[in-house]
Amino acid sequence: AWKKFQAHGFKSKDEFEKEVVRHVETTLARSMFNCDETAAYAAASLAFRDRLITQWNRTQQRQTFSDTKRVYYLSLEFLMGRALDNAMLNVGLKNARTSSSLPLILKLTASAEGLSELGFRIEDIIEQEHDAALGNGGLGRLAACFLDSMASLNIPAWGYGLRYRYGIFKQEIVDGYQVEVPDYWLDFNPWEFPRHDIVVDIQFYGHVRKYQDEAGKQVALWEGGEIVKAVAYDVPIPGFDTQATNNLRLWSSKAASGEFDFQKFNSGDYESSVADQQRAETISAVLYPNDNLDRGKELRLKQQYFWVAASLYDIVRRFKKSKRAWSEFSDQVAIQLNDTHPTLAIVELQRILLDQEGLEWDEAWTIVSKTFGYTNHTVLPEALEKWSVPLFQNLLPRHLQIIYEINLYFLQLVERKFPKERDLLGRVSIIEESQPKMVRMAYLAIVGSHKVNGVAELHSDLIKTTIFKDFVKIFGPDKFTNVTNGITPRRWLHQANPRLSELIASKVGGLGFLKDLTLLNELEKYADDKEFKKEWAEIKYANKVKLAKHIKTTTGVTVNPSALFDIQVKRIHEYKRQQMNIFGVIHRYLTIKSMTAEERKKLAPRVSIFGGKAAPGYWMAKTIIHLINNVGSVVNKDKDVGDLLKVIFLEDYNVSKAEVIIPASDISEHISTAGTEASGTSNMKFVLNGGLIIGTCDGANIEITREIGENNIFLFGNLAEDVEDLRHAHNYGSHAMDPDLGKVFEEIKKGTFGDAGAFSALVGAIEDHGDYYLVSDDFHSYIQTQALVDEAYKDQDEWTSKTITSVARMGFFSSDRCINEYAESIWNVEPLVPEDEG
Ligand code: 26Q
Repeated sequence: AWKKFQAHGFKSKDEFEKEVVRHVETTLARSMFNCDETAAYAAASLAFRDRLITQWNRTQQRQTFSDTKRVYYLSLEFLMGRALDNAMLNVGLKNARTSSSLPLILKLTASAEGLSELGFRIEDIIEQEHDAALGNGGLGRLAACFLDSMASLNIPAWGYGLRYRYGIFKQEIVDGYQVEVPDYWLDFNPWEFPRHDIVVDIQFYGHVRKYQDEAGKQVALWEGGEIVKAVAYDVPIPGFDTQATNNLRLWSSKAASGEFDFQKFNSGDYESSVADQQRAETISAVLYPNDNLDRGKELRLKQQYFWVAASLYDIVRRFKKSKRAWSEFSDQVAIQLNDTHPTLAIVELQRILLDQEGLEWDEAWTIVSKTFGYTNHTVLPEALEKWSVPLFQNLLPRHLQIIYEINLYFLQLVERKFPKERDLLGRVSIIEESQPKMVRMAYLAIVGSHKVNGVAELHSDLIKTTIFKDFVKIFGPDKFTNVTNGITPRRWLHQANPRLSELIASKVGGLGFLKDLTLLNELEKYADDKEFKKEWAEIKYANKVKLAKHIKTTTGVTVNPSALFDIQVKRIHEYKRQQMNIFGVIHRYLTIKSMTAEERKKLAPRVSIFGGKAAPGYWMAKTIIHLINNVGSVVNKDKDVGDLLKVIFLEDYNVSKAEVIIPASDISEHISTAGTEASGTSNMKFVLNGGLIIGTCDGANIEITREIGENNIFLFGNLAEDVEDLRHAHNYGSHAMDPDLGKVFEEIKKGTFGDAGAFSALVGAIEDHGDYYLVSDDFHSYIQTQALVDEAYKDQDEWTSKTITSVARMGFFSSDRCINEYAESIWNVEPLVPEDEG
């Protein structure tokens, strides 16, 4: 493998080290005498960046000359995490590391004579990097995995997003409460390249003037309002084991004048002189921290249009350079909408073709609807985007007109097809006839796309039979499809769990499985191999020791690495049911307390680990965090309990922490109310790292079960098809509280975990307000299944076999498989292999 990387990586470690020294001394203008880890990180990144740029320029040139179809992935979130480790792997160097656990030492020798060598552990240098956290959770991380796969598969693709100055907030836990701290991450970012020459004017507000031109054609002119500038920043995306390096273009907002108004400034109006500048810069200032929740804030709509308009201008400009006919647009361009957030792109392209390029409506609309694909990521009603018509009218008057027209033609089509169904028109109208009227973005996205997909089988079925049912009838079933999510094995196995990756490589014929994950199949024959199992278990143990250290330094709590590590890390949301998990922990605590010393000896020690951010305005989610922390402080110091149970809340869960946490799990929890989690992707990461999962029949859990086998997963709870009836039973009085859960509630009400009043809403939502997420319905089954987990864990040998078998069967969940499906069935694009690699 090393040979292959020589061509475009570094010829030797020595050469790399020389480059690092050069960057310390020249680019950073620092003496090697005071080169610390921060400087070493900066210099190492710059050294790799140099190599990246070469590949990147070559790839982009080749894509331009070859004139093939490109994919544009529009996402308001790209949750990239750290870049250096990934660049080292993909550009080549880290592959030189064949013999496992030896840390790679970076030896730096100053070019000046007489300086002794400085040694840095590569691991320590990697840790200096600040995560690029431009996303909330699953949707943003999926976009990042997709970029990795598209580059690795040589698919000509660009990502388009916003360059937020502040990513997702940093979470601190103070007295058990979540506190949000701004995440300013741009102090030193060697991975982005400002393109001050690529600037697009973006218009807001104003009015539309309609008139007839000389030829008698109706023309619409969008005039007045204000202009904000969009400046491009490019981030290279290297592929694994290929020189192909794609581009992620992020837009940053700037005042049209560039600077503040000196006229105003000189006349003493200091405040308003900078106000315009600040207002413009506010657009790309901060990522909205809501996950699966829509709140119709004007600034969010401004962000969406700003980003969509800049991206489309860029895409159209590139197409026009090719001098092709407009009818060939969709042969050159595929645009994928990551949820409804970029849906305005549909309207914007129609506007460009109509108002600026002079195409007729039908001709333009044919092009538009052939270009777009829409991915839905949720069925939760509170997450479905809607915008008030008055807000739209004010901010984007011309777009609202076009939306009305799209809707008119669409409803005419529906009426022709189903003349007798009067209710249907109101149900499917893009405009909701409420007070005020609302634009339904998902409906607009469906009408303007040629394909709509869900992200796991159950989810794709659900959208067809529930929220988009009418649209299946109107457009036919072929417009709706499924592409089950995947994850990149490069980051989520090789980088996060290098020892496991190397052990696997030693059995499946090298690192090829990182490109074709189905090669993991070969592992199955080692599921009963004594020697192999021993090494496998040792690696898991080492990963747990590492996490235990992290727990010790961040929380002060000592946990036993031999205990069963039970992990739930994801955004905090009632539908994901962290509350059920912590109620289960309380139940376990009460059980332990009621036992004799003899009985306790038979118990399997457990560490319950939680992590995740609550949206700052989501009060119930914050209450769940508070309860977890309070339970932890009671349980962790209870002498009766000792090692049998520890409860940990890990602060500030993010991508780089996930890379430490996930490889250390024995069991992880994916316990959403059936039918609510579209897919989930951490479930895949955990299994791929040799952990088992406890979960509901929801999202991708179902397909994971199908692949790895029922014996290797702990499924429990009600099915999606029963949810409606169960909710009905709650609301119409035919429901009895689960007695075990009742006891847990009694304990909370006694004040065992602090002021009971703090948790009354959390308990009340279940006891008195309909238990919308069916915690009481699933609690018994959950507790019973956790008991099965305890039993199974006692047989370590069998447990290890299960994890090996599971990993061997996880090939399907690579994001490479997933991207190949998009490429074939939605984008109709083909790989473009770099010259010297064909
Ligand atoms: C919408 C409007 C206004 C402000 C914010 C939002 C918003 C932001 C983020 C709405 C939704 C999101 C994120 C959704 C998300 O992460 N969904 C997850 O997507 C994953 C990838 O497909 C799935 O695996 C998860 O099941 C799904 O919850």
